Amino acid sequence: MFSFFKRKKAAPETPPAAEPGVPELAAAEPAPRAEQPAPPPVPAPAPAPAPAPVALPEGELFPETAERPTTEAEKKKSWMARLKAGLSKTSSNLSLLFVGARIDEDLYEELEAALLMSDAGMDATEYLLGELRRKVKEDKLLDAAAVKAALKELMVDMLLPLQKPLELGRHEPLVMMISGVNGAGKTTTIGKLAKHMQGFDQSVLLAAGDTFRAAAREQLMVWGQRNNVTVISQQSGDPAAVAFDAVQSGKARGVDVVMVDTAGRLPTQLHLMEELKKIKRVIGKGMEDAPHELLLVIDGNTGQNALAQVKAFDDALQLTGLIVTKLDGTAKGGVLAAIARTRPVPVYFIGVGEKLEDLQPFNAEEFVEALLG
Ligand SMILES: Nc1nc2c(ncn2[C@@H]2O[C@H](COP(=O)(O)OP(=O)(O)OP(=O)(O)O)[C@@H](O)[C@H]2O)c(=O)[nH]1
Ligand SMILES: [Mg+2]
Repeated sequence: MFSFFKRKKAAPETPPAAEPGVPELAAAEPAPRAEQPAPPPVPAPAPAPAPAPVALPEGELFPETAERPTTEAEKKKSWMARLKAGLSKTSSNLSLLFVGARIDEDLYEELEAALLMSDAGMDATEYLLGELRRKVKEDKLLDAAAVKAALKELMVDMLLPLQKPLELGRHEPLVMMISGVNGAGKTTTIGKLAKHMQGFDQSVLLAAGDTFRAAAREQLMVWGQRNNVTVISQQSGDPAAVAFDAVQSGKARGVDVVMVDTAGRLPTQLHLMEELKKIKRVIGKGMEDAPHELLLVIDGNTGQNALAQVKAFDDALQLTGLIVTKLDGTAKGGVLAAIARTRPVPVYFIGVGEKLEDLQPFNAEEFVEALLG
């Protein structure tokens, strides 16, 4: 068993033969240059060795040409920058409060308003304010910077229960079912996750369980072809049957991970929620204890409605994890506090864009740093 975030295995001395169709990642280090002989006096100097292949960022998902960070440190920095930019609305609201502020009722009132505006919801807001008042009194905090630091600490403590790595290798295959409302980012996220997992030497099989729209099937098929991932799909019909087939096929082929995409649906569409339960049940018939992960993808811009989605999908499916996408738009981020207080389903990943590296494991400290840094 190993964590999703365990570092990729060190590359073997001799690279293994590439699987057919698998895009080979170029070596990260340029090949050592051969000693250049002294240039002969008359003829032109020997041509320089061919340039070493340029290192591709791990797992290109979309063939874009924009400059990408390459080292781990650069990647982390760039991720934090994008997360901060995504949450800038809330972070500037919160940070401004503390600039030269006096610790008085006005500050608490403004903080209350800012937290509510960030989608944290009443419960989380009241909890944070109550705890902050207590801390300020107990620790005799007198200046705004210290109060801000105390708030940061409280927020991290509040969000830490949501931080949990998605562990791979617990089952053969690990079966994951992905659900959510229309357009939340399910299919894109599946593509990103599959690519990340391949980077962890996991073989992946996808089930095109969104049988409502032909375009949805195509979206996954095209992606699968490009990345050498098998996609199980049916022309029409029952998403549960597609999911069942995928699990059977996954077992027969000995793949590591099966991800089942599903069509978007609103919690109020009760027949569609029943259909989700059926998909889950039928997957269980294909493999005992499966699906092992029931993930809900949430659009980070949906504000407090995200909480209603978590409750409804959790009631229907008993979720094991969340993925919050689109924290790069008008998202305010506070909804994670609301989730932590009312329905603390682990947040495995958060997304700040459409590129592969825009999906990263949720880290409470990073998130709070982006909000209040
Ligand atoms: N800005 C931004 N866009 C995203 C992110 N994740 C996904 N998207 C975009 O959101 C749109 C919808 O994504 P899909 O993956 O098709 O969403 P879905 O949940 O599968 O949609 P349905 O199958 O129609 O329910 C696409 O244009 C994605 O590129 C993100 O983190 N940030
Ligand atoms: Mg989709």
